[in-house]
Amino acid sequence: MASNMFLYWGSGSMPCWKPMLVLEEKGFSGYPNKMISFSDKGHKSEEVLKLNPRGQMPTFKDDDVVVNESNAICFYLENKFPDKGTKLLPDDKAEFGRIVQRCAETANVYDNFIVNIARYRFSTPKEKLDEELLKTKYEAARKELKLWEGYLAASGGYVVGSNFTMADVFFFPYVAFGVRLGLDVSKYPAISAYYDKVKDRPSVKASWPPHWAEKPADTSMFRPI
Ligand SMILES: N[C@@H](CCC(=O)N[C@@H](CS)C(=O)NCC(=O)O)C(=O)O
Repeated sequence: MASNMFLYWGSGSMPCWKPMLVLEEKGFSGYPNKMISFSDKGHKSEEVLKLNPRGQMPTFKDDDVVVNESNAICFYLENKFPDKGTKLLPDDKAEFGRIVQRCAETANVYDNFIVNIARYRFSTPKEKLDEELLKTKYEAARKELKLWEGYLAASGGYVVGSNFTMADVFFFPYVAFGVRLGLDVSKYPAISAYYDKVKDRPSVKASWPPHWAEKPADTSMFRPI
């Protein structure tokens, strides 16, 4: 079944990691794929643009069905293979509601960590960084993390309940990204325990961004959070 699928992805991309986790959890390990190089502009190649006019990663096809946008790929795969591998969205309506609520909430994590801090810091020369502005960004990120700390402390070990679900697919990559860039999760005990457990999951290990293992990151980025 997996042989009709094809995923274009980039190493270290949070949007790419989500469908990669779903593919692993569903048991499609070894699915056809191509890792593109952002620095070589692989995401703007003709091969990609004909499937995804935005020229973004991830780009995915399954037979002649093209599904781009990371969240859409995750929901497509779960909908097509609900009973294969890990069931990431339950039949129970209330549980389903709780999970998709948390999935949608991860957009706030993306905004706080990636847009507001990482992009700002990557795109601004060190001497031009506005330290006062950064303090407000860090405070907002702390507030966001405290919410997730509360969710995890009150749940059964995963974002929603005691099983790995789509909410974890959406949330875990941001935690790992944070840790890589210096986030001290020991300040957030429930997130720390969660990180320690989920990082060893086979799906996570199989899809861990390859360049992370090769290249250390600047850990000053999220240290103040
Ligand atoms: N909304 C898209 C965002 C994808 C996205 O921004 N991908 C980045 C890599 S992390 C990318 O391809 N950036 C290159 C570009 O936008 O030109 C999704 O969730 O799939």
